[in-house]
Parts: sequence; C-alpha cells; structure tokens
Amino acid sequence: MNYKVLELLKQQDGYLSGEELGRKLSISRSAIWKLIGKLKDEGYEIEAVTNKGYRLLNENDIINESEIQQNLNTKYLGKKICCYDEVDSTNNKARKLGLEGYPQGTVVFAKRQNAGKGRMGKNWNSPEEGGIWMSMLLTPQIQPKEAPLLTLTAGLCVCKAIRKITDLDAKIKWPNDILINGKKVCGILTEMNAEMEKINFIIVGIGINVNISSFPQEISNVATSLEIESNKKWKRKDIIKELLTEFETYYDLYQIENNFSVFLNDYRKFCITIGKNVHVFSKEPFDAQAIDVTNEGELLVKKENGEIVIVFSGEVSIREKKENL
Ligand code: BT5
Repeated sequence: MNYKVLELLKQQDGYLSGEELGRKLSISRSAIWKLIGKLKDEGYEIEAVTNKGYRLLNENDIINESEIQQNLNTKYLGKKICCYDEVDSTNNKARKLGLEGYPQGTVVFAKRQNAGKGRMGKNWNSPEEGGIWMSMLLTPQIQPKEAPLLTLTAGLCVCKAIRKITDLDAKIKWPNDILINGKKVCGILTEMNAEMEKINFIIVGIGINVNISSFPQEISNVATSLEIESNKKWKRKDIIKELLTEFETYYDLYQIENNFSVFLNDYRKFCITIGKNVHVFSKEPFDAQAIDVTNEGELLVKKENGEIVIVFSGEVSIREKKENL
C-alpha cells in the first residue's frame, strides 16, 4: 500500500493532501500518515506542509519492488522481487527461495552483503549500499553443460546496460568480468541446483560497483566503480531495468529458438580477451594467444608451440606490457 501512495505522489505536480490520498486509496488520513512514515524510512524525501499536504522532493537512489517494476517491460524477469537490507549473500538467499519453489524470474536484491561470494571460495566485497548486489532465479530447459553460457550472457547484458546508461567504455574479460579502463566493475557468480542431467534451478548472481567512491586497499588496484570512472552518481534502477530487459531477450532466444549465435556475435564484439596474449592458470599453467570464443562459450587459445586448446572455465589473465589484468 505504501507504494500506491508513492505512485500517487509521483504523478502529482505539487502537493497532495492527506485527505485526497486517503480518498483515492480508501483509507484514513492517519493510515496515510503512517505509510508516508514508511516511505521516509526507506529513504524517500517527502515534505509535509500544513493545509497543503505531501510532496515528493527526492527519489534518491532507492531499489525496491515499485522502483524496479515501474516501466519494466519484461514478461517474467523481475515480476517477483525480494529486497533485503542485509544478507550473507544474495545467491544464498535466492537458493533458499528456489528450494521453497519461488518462480522463474524472481530477483533478489540486498543493500549490503556480509559474506558476498566470488568464484572458487573467493570473497566479493559488498558491504556498501552503493552497489547492485542481485541474484536471478532461473529454471532453464537446458543441459547443465550449457549453463556457463548463461553466465556469459549475464556478462554481456551488464556490459551493454552500463554502456547504454553511462556511456562508459565497458568491456568483457572472458568469461564474465566486466572491466572499465582495465579495472573490474562487475563480477558474476552462477550456481546450479541440479540432479544428473536435469537442472532444478540456476542462480545468476551479479555484483556491480555503482555509487562507490573507494575500495579497501587489498582490491583498490583491481576494482573500480561507475562513480569513480565517471565522477558521477547513477540511478541503480536504470541499470537494473536495462539489464533485466536485455537478459530476458537473450534468454528467450535460447529457450524458444535454441539460438545462441546472436548472443555470441554480440559477446565477441565486447570481449577484450580475443586476440590477446593470455596466461592460463590450469594444473599446468601455460601462455597462449586467445583466438576466439567457441559456440559453447569456451575460450579457444593457441599455445606457443602452435597447439590449439579449449579452455573451459577458470582463471585466465591477459598479459599486457605493463600489467596483468
Ligand atoms: C566474481 O568472482 O567476480 C563473482 C562476484 C559475484 C558477486 C555477486 S554479488 C551478488 C551475488 N551474491 C554473491 O554472494 N555473489 C554474487 P571472481 O571472479 O572469483 O572474483 C573475485 C575477486 O574479485 C576477489 O578475489 C577480488 O580480487 C575481486 N573483488 C572482490 N570484491 C570486488 C569488488 N567489489 N569489485 C571488484 N573486484 C572485487
């Protein structure tokens, strides 16, 4: 109900009296007053003037169900949104919801994570409110071995959303780091709940550093944010809506048309790894040149002895003259 009050305040040019609001929503003026209090607690700035009523002054940078769903033109992605102040990890929360039977397209957001996860047990720094820490719950009709393509898709969609909203030169480092000026602005962690050949659900977790002005020392040389790169704060909901819309489009192409080629052509356009000299961290690490991304989303590399090798997943660093990305 508080979001209905919000909608009416957004539509109003100027003040809206408690009486008018109460009449439109068929509730008392004191109930309106309480709902206004809830909105203020969420961070909305609402002015109250005697004999005039309420006026929305500033929407700030708030993520909630109402803000995300307003003008969101997806069919199922984001139709169910769960927002939390603090969780250990949005992926863990989404997994619990998946086990409880929440539908495909449910998206979990948290203001802060106190145990954000990277890949292979690594940590994802996300104690601050300025980031997008989110997880999408999906039940795709694909083989478990095709799941990495969804991670790559999420990377491409983040890259495109950042480019569209901020105009910053975001690029993909295979498989799914998003970099701006060589530093990481986004990481993706996909987790699967599957039995043998059947996927029960997949959680695609996405962390984007948006309105964050500094990082702890241990990651300050590798991490960046949209704010640092542009000297500007952004409305996170704009990026989220763009990302959800893009992702649903590609996802449907797979589900309905089994078509990965549109995605791969787009992915290659933004992937900085292709053509670069790389170091592959496998059991027996080696140097090679990245040639292409295969139709299955793996990295094709050429070793120094000319041998062509497929890299399935894991750590690949780009060897530049000055730095290792
Ligand atoms: C990733 O792992 O990049 C996956 C990150 C996924 C985070 C999202 S947030 C929402 C959802 N819930 C979760 O719990 N996780 C997902 P990886 O490629 O392993 O990179 C981890 C490395 O990135 C760390 O070892 C640090 O070096 C670096 N790092 C940590 N926090 C960072 C940050 N905020 N920005 C940039 N780099 C960071």
